[in-house]
This record gives sequence, structure tokens and C-alpha cells, in this order.
Amino acid sequence: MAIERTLSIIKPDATRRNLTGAINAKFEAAGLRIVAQKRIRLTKEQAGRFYAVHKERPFYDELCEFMASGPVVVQVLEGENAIAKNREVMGATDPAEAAEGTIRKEFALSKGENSVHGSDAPETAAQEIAFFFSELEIVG
Ligand code: DAT
Ligand code: MG
Repeated sequence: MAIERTLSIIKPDATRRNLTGAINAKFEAAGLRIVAQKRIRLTKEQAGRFYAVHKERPFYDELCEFMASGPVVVQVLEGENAIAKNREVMGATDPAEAAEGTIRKEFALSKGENSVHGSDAPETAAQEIAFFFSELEIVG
């Protein structure tokens, strides 16, 4: 299995509740290495560009509003099979369906305010990493 990189976002519901460290501990315990990280505040327009793939969905406006409602921590996670491993540690989109021990099971408030984002495929991971980070900012 190859070493991969994936884009992770700790969402405003989690930064507001001071959960950045607790969430990062879950990544590190799963063997994911945080090779880039910064705390930023997105505008609604920037959140809209990041989530453009969802622009026809009924929750799009609410999602962009939420992502701009407070600080987020954007990060690059690196490791064996990092994209799938991160999705596993995150748990299902809806916390009611997330497995025991996952981030969303423990911390998410709802399907919308679900604490973390993670890329879903190698192509999206590359695009999403480039959206937030330059090569110089990623230190493996
Ligand atoms: P994921 O974040 O698990 O990849 P997704 O890509 O389908 O899920 O959706 C992106 C985000 O949009 C998700 O994390 C939360 C929000 N979202 C998805 N479905 C929703 C719904 N039915 N109601 C409200 N928000 C939703
Ligand atoms: Mg997704």
C-alpha cells in the first residue's frame, strides 16, 4: 500500500468546542502524520469554492454558511492508505450512523455540523491540498 496524502479540515463546530487536540490525537493514534496545518477563517465565498461539487445540493448554502461561521484548522495528513484510513477514523457523514470510536461518533453534533472533512479519492485529495497549501508548507 502506498504512502498517500489527504486534506483534512477540523470544522467550526469542533474548533469552537476546543476539540482540535482531541481530534488530532485520533489521527496520530491511527498512524496518520500531520505534515501541514494552519488555523484560518474562510469567507462564505471561499467555502463555496471549496465545496463547489455540492452546489446543486439542497444543503449547499447552509454548508457554506457553517464553514464560514468560525475558525477551521486545515491540515495535510500523510500515511499508508491515508485517504481511506482518514475516512475510517472520521466515521460516517451522519453521526447517528458513525461507528463506535470514530471522530464523528464522539464529537459531531449533526449531519451538517459533523466536526471534520476528509478528501474522498486521490484526485480530490490533490485538488483540495492545492486549494490550501503550497508545496513549501508541507513538511513530510
Ligand atoms: P462527507 O463530509 O462525509 O464526505 P459529503 O461529501 O456527502 O460528506 O457532504 C459534505 C458535507 O455536507 C458533509 O460533511 C456535511 C454536509 N452535508 C451532507 N449531507 C447533508 C445533509 N443531508 N444535510 C445537511 N448537511 C449535509
Ligand atoms: Mg465529501
